[in-house]
Amino acid sequence: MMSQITDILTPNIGDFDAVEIIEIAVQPGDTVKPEDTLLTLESDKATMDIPAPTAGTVVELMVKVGDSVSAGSPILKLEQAEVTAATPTATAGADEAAAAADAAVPDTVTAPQQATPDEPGATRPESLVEKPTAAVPETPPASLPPGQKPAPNAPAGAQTAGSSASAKAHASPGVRKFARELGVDLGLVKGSGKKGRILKEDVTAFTKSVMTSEGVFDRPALQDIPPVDFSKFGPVQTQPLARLKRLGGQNLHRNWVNVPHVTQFDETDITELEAFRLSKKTEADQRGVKLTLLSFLVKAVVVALKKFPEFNASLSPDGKDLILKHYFHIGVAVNTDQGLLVPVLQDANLKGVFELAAELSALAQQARDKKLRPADMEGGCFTISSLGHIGGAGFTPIINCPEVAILGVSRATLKPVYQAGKLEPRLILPYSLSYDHRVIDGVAAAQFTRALGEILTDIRDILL
Ligand code: CAO
Repeated sequence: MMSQITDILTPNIGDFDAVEIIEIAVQPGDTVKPEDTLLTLESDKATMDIPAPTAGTVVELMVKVGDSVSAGSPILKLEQAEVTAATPTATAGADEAAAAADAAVPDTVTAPQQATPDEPGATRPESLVEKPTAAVPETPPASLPPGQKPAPNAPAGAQTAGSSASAKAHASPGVRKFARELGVDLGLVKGSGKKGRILKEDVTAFTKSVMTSEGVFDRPALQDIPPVDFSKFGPVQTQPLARLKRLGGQNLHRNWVNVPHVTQFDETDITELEAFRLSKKTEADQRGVKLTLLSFLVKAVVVALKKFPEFNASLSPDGKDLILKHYFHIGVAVNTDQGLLVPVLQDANLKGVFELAAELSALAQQARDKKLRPADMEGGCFTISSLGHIGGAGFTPIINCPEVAILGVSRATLKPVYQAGKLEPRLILPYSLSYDHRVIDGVAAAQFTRALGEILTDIRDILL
């Protein structure tokens, strides 16, 4: 038996003329067995697979997706041992027909002869059964709604409805059409029919498993904000954002979108703390240190973090574990004319308030002079953002991921507080805690802010 290169022609496809090729299952170099699907045609009434008439190697494609073919049109060149006819498979428009065909009719009918005009006397089996099909979308739909991603356990390519694995899959045209409508790649579906043939139920089961898999709906679609031509409404000027602001903005946006934020507001009496701070100011000045409330806040936060270890933690990237940290590096947001920077006070638990105040002033100055090194901003466990020197009653800071909580500090003001039967002027500090609700429950957040308030009210707790 000698091999020869033969043109494989479009077989008899019933009354149809100029039928569109919607899928090509093979490419040059592919070896095919008899009955392997070469390509799929689709008319306005039916879809039909054109199977390989015999085994061989595809040498050259003579058509492409979108071309139209009629009976006798060349499809491809096949290097083969025997020359036989390509025969279209039974077409099933209705799914039931496809399932029935699955049980009763072989997927492809081997054509004994008449694929090439040079074999006179060959007979052509009348194997094409036309059944009406529902209208088929012109382009295969995406497998998942916009913005959704396939389940993590779905193989790569699960969103593609027309891969070559799909085209090679053993399925009737009706099942292929059904899969196309759902955007299912048949190459990923395990067939439960005879000889692994894919049935409609297999496509349904596959779709169900993907859609119910963990991760499919974990991200809603994020729509762009529609652009507005402001100049239509009045004079405008465009000014580029500082680079730091642009990059910082991307991080803030990422953190805001990725983390379910909740903010707990609280306030506490810091009258005694402020008196203590003022009593230490002369000593601080002598040491050349600016002793502000912030250094005390850092110390108080460390005490609270020790009491509530899940606040000094990060989620593992897969979200399954909590990584508890046994060190206490506290970030402090510093405003600069270029944007926000967050230098980190390393090992704040091991440092005194004077030392922290000195380090904080130095880091804030370096931030404003653009002299911070990347290492100065690494390793933070928890961030404090203080707007207390400016004012405001409260704000919702954005978590500095992968940390799980951030403290926002507003301006302390004197307020009348009812104490021991009379109104007393007390210095009240408002503050807020934004936390990652995947890690921290509301009760824990309220307990944390309360504990922090108590520490600040009675600073002696820092010693304990
Ligand atoms: N209530 C009342 N007064 C406060 C206060 C508070 N919560 N916090 C600070 N103050 C006072 C200080 O005690 C100081 O008073 P004196 O001069 O009388 O001692 C004054 O306000 C100025 O403080 P400061 O700003 O020099 O020092 P600080 O330690 O409080 O803050 C720093 C340092 C670098 C954190 C701050 O200057 C800064 O940049 N904050 C910006 C933070 C920010 O932008 N956060 C982002 C918010 S969300 O985008």
